[in-house]
Amino acid sequence: MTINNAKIAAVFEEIADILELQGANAFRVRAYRNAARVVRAFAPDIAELLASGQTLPKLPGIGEDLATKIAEIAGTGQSAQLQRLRGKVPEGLPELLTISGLGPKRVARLWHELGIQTLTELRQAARSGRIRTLEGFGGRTEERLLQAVDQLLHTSQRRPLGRVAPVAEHLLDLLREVPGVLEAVIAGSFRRGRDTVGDLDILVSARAGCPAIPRFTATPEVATVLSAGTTRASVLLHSGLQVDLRLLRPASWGAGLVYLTGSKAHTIELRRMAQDQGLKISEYGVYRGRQRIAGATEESVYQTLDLPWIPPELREAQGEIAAAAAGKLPKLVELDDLRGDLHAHTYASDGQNSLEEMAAAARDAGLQYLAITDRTWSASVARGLDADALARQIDQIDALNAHLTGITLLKGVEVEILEDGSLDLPDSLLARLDLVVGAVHSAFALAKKQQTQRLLRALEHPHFSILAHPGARLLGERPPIEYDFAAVLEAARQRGCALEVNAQPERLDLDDVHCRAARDAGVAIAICSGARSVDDFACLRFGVGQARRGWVEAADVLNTRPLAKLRRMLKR
Ligand code: DGT
Ligand code: CA
Ligand code: CA
Repeated sequence: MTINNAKIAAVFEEIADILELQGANAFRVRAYRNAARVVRAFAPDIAELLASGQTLPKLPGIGEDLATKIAEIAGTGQSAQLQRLRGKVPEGLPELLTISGLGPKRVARLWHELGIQTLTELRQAARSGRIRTLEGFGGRTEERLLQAVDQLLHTSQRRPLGRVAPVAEHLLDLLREVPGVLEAVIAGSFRRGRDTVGDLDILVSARAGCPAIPRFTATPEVATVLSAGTTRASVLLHSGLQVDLRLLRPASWGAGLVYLTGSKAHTIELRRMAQDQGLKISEYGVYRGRQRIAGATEESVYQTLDLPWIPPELREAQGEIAAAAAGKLPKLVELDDLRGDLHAHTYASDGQNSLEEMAAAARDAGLQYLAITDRTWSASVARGLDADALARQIDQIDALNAHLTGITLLKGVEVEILEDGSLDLPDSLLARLDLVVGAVHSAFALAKKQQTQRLLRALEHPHFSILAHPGARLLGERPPIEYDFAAVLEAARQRGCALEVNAQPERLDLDDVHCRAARDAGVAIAICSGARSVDDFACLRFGVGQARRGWVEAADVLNTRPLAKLRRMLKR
């Protein structure tokens, strides 16, 4: 059982909350809040201390009664008192306390006077104007509550990583400006590069007295402060995105980063390893008995377990710890390894820029080659290319390449894979291209068998090079199509075709799991922007992130090859 001091403190906080909701004596409530604070600030792990037969030292404001309760929670993970108290208030009520401006007294009144027990009931009451009828609440308060509840209920939604990255990085920049802030990093699923994030977890290493929390909660991006204390705060941004902020001392920075980067499954595995070696890992450090032996850097934490540092993208308890222990971690692909991009659009179809503009932007992004792959006219694209227009574009690209410097354009197309698996351009034209990217943009609901046949037939086409966004999913909008991935993988391997990781924030398709399968099968992966404008090359990093989560190395990626090598591979 792992009962750390933070968990013991959380039990006391909850007891205090419920007592206050019940209208208990203020002195009693304060005693529990104080106990929570003292326990949280106490450095040695209490459960471990007691388990080893030592006694709890005298702590400020903790009498015999509270000490007994601490021992109970540390020993059993439970509190009989809390169980009893929970039975006395409606289950959803404590959640109302997470709304700023709603303390226990007000929540108790909403409950007793309007019968409100849950967030949805609070929303209902606010919408129908019943809150303002309570003395001391008023119309402005009602409006503010409604907004806060709407945002809170909205936060259960996961958002594409690439959509939250700009605001996340802006918040980091703000925090780095605050005096006393030594480092600021976004941990959690964001740092692990998951395709979507539930919330943001920002970690700040700061000197004592650093005003990071008040500065953070006062930034204009923040709509609602859910909670704010001396070492942590939770807010909702105007978009409804929740951001949790944690302040750490430099000595705990690495341990906190490991803990809050997660994944939970990864850190639980680490903790188990530590236990086997007689060590204890917490978010504050690695301890042997009461002595802290590591924690200032992530490397130091892993090193106590004889492990090398593990890249965050791998921390999903998918074999990375065993690989690290065996010295067999992959050398993951990096953004800088990409020498080109093999999927981009111009205003000849659904893009917003010209050939020249796209070429210049790709060169500015550090790329040496860019494949122009406009969409074809039979797609649901207003200005798609027909055979004549593509023939003209081929000539344009040849002419342009003659005087472009620092970048080479490749001639391509993003051809439709029709419902029967045929492509919507004549072979004679496809033969003139450097590469053919094919994709599904229609008939998403085909039965699995038919969908698989469709993709297999497309891959058999003699000129087919890259299957773009194979799952055709759009995050938050459309689930992936159903198809037999293993069969498609095998066909791609036999035909020498590549599978794309499309880096658009809503796509990230192939996803991480499929990337790993492709890598294991020896099928080349193309990490592409699918750019529709000059700004879109910036999203390549998210595609690289998915590939890294799939254990992909530079050698597994088609567009890490120099141009001459790439051309040979495309010829096959
Ligand atoms: P998300 O926000 O749903 O996209 O996913 P995460 O991984 O960011 O999860 P979140 O925000 O709930 O927590 C951030 C990190 O904190 C998580 O990756 C690991 C750590 N963490 C949170 N709760 C626990 C816990 O109960 N046990 C352990 N070992 N770690 C936890
Ligand atoms: Ca998170
Ligand atoms: Ca969080």
